[in-house]
Amino acid sequence: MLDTETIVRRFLDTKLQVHPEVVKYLAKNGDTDLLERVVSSVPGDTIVVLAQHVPGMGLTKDGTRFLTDPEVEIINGSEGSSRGVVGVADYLHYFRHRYDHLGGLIRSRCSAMPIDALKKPRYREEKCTIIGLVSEIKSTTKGHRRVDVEDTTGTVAVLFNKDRPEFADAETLLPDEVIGVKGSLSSDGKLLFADQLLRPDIPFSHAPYTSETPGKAVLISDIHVGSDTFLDAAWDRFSQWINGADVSYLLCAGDLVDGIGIYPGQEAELTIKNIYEQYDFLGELLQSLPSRLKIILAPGNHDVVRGAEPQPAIPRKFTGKFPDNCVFVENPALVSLQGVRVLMYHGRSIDDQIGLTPGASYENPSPMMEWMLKRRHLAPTYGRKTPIAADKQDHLMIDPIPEVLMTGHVHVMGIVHYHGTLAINAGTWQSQTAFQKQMNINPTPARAVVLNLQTLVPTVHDFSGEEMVISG
Ligand code: D5M
Ligand code: FE
Ligand code: ZN
Repeated sequence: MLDTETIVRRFLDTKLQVHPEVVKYLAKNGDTDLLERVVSSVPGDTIVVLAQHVPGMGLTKDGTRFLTDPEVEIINGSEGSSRGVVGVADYLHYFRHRYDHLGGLIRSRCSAMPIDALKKPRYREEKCTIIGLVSEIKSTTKGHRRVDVEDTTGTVAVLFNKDRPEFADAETLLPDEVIGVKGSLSSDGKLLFADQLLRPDIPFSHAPYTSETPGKAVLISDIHVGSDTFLDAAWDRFSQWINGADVSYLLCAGDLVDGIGIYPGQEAELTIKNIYEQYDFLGELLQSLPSRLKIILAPGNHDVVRGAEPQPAIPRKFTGKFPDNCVFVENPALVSLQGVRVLMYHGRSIDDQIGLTPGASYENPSPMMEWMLKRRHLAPTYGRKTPIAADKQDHLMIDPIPEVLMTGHVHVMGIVHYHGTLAINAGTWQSQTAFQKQMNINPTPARAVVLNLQTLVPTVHDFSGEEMVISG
């Protein structure tokens, strides 16, 4: 425990004023550790230390956690909130919104100059910092990376030297992500030799919210109802288990059904060949789960809605057979469960990340989720495998920082912690398809991840065998 005098003096020692509520909070809930963490993590230009600088404080007052419903609140991505793509895409506004917002997160940690200013002779061979969107990535003949970075004033070529430690980071760069670069300008002013790569990232001081009351959520993904590889026996075991389990929420991150016409020759692999009947069958499966469960369902690339992200929620004409305890959300969607915010994203951009990053593979989705969090973006790259609906606003940025990032799509389970945020890919309920065999993708099917909302500890329940297996 701390007394108020100690707290105030500690801040004054570091020339910081402190809001009385912060003093009260630290005196009541804090220890020296927390005090020191706050002191060391407030941004350099802070005058008064406020609730927002204290991990875990002000959690019901920041607007996103002020619950209208005591249990579930769809913060972003509720049914009907995404605009249709009408006419031409709005690239200009779209990338401008991304640059302003994510660039702003980096700007708070460094002082960057407009790229256009690098032309001035006085900056030659000087240290410079810039912030911009990655527009092109090339390997040089010597194996270094040459990256064009663009802001609203101009473009500059940045060189990441393969013999320097930040090269590993540079290898994960994706087109259209927002980065900052600290480096030295060449003698002709045309090339920036990178010393440091900055990403929007999650601050070290980030402390996730935990529910004050008990509650458990089950996270699953990629059910693929209608496919001949849908694991119905494993699903039945899951269904029986959940009927006796103390869980309140069930979340599925897309590919609810296998769909029709998704890939050439799919027809031959379908047991239900009509899209309405696929959803009806899923509706019936969900009817036999407890009605007290709140079920939150997002679409994926196999679902009936448009593929461009954000994807709209499953339309009502397909959901007639679903029980009333189902909520249909968009992809992505930010959902609050007792104040614990889960960002649901199907995960199609993982295909792009794997295709564009040396050494990345389908064996483990965890690094990809970690990179999404560092970039504060779910799908930065425009115009590859992930279709993106360029709107006036970028709905694929990660803000606010969720307690949990939940993905699917790759059909391989993965769990990773990154700066206080928990990232979970729950896998699938479909066994290996012919296509995946060809691609050498080895799924980990029939897993459900149980998330304790009070502790944020995940537990994996594996229904792939006759006996359920639980692991930490
Ligand atoms: O995706 C199931 C798996 O197949 C997942 O690991 C991604 C992979 N996949 C799907 N489509 C492609 C393409 N076009 N290229 C490479 N890998 C792919 P699902 O969405 O369930 O079909
Ligand atoms: Fe899938
Ligand atoms: Zn998918």
